[in-house]
Amino acid sequence: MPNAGKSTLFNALTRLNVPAESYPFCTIDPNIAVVEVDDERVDLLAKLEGSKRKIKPSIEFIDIAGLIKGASKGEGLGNKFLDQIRKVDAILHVVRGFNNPNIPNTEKILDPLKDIETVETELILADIETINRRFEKKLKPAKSGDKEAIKELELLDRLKKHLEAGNLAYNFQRNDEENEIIKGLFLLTDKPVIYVLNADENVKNQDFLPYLENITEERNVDLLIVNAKIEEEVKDLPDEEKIAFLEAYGIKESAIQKVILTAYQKLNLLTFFTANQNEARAWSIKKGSTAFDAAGLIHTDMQKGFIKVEVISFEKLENFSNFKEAREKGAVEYHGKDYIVKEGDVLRFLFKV
Ligand SMILES: Nc1nc2c(ncn2[C@@H]2O[C@H](COP(=O)(O)OP(=O)(O)OP(=O)(O)O)[C@@H](O)[C@H]2O)c(=O)[nH]1
Ligand SMILES: [Mg+2]
Repeated sequence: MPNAGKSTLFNALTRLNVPAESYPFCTIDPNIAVVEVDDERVDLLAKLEGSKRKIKPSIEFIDIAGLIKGASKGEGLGNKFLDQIRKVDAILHVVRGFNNPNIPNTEKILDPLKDIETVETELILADIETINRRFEKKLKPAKSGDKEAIKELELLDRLKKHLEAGNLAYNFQRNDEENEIIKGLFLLTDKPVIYVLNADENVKNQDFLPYLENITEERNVDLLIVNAKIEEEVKDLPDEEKIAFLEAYGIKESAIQKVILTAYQKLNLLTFFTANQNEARAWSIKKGSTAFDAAGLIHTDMQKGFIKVEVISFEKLENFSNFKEAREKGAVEYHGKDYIVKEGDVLRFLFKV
């Protein structure tokens, strides 16, 4: 919703200073920034291997305009910016949880549940439109007996009913084949969502909190509670002062840490590493990926010419002076294409070109 604190949170996460003012629709064009994930394991690996460069994972954040009732029909800033949501991997849905009479709220009273419903309803309506358009396109081939089209219509019909009952597409049960079709629709509600309740310390006493926790579970969404304003105020402080300041407000973990951790979990990502004299690098990949997938992420040649992979966990490697020594002492394992990559693996691929 407008004035929920999206730009304030964006500034806190990215250490930028985009306008975050007390009038609704302060943001019109999206703000974009890439934030490096401060994974200290890369620093240590670079030290062990004497790497010239370090490459850490990064997350791109896009701060968009607020959305109000009727957005799917062009109200507010229309549905142009609904399209900006289509491109992302996950949605941080910022929900206003703070009271401040000086900052206009679209609704008269603070009601995070209603705000969530308003926003989600618009996204669901936009998705129903998308499904309707697809449905019409498939109608003709289905009528002339195209089996694929008939199957798709049946799927679209079930999906539409699911959405019409107020559910997110994300929670629609499907098999792999159906998933392919649904992915092709680029639905807005088929993405992982994290609610970020923007609230101060008093939130623990708010009546709405247990209800919010309930719908969070019901909708298969994650919930973070963040004080965007405080986080923005401390964003430029040196780390130690920042920690002390946040602690004074009872905040144990900064917003950026919470968001990164939750996003990795929600997106089902893990981190593996590669390191040589040129560069030490962290890579993000879906859990369950094989060494073959990992090789493909790095370079197609590496995947094509895959012979085997050397594997050691970061924790083990730390006990040696470098990868070579770990290998000489027999601590490095050798695996084939099907090896399932684990969090914190340091990988070295053997391949022919
Ligand atoms: N008291 C309080 N004020 C906040 C908090 N977060 C944001 N604000 C204020 O609320 C106003 C709106 O914040 P923005 O970050 O611009 O909100 P937005 O969601 O980006 O709004 P639009 O771009 O208009 O959709 C600003 O005046 C912020 O300083 C908070 O946690 N507590
Ligand atoms: Mg804004």
